[in-house]
Amino acid sequence: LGQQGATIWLTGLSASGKSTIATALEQHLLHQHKSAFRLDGDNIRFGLNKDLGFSPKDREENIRRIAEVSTLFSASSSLTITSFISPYAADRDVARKLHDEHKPPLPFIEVFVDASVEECEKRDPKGLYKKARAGEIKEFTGISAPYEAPPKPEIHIDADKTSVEDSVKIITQYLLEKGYL
Ligand code: GGZ
Repeated sequence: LGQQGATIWLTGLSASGKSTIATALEQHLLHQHKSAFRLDGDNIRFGLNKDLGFSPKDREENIRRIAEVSTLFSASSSLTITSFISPYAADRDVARKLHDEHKPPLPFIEVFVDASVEECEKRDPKGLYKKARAGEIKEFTGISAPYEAPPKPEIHIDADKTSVEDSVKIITQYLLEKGYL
């Protein structure tokens, strides 16, 4: 009866296209009259997590809180779309575990938005890569801080070659196959 919640966890570099895909996916789901909600830097890092920066410890806490919030949304039957770099495999695993151990368990769909540093740096929509190269931003993911690629994501998008539209199709196809739509 009704809709089942799930968390669609996008992970990838800055400028990989996570937010664009997340926004397009949310729009698509809302048009299908599904309850969808997006968590991103704009509504989390400037609010709930405004005390956090980009050290490994702060990123860990950032992801932990986002994981907690996404289980709440998913438990309330929303299709919850998160778009954060989430560079550490261990932190993403904490998020997954929280969903797995929830009663009842909540689906956790890890989507690797796999764009190369070269491509992201070419796009550089906010000039952050340029600043990172110049040393004006420290610990910048992909330049001076690590990004640990997911070894076994539910969905792997080759973001250098895949359009936003096709990325949305790949994700919605997966949701359909699993019975979440
Ligand atoms: C990475 C940074 C940094 C550093 C500021 N490293 O492209 P954006 O601008 O809009 O997305 C990036 C965002 C990353 O925040 P997240 O919460 O997704 O990161 S994490 O999951 O690692 O906690 C970027 C901006 O913040 N930004 N400084 N040093 N990205």
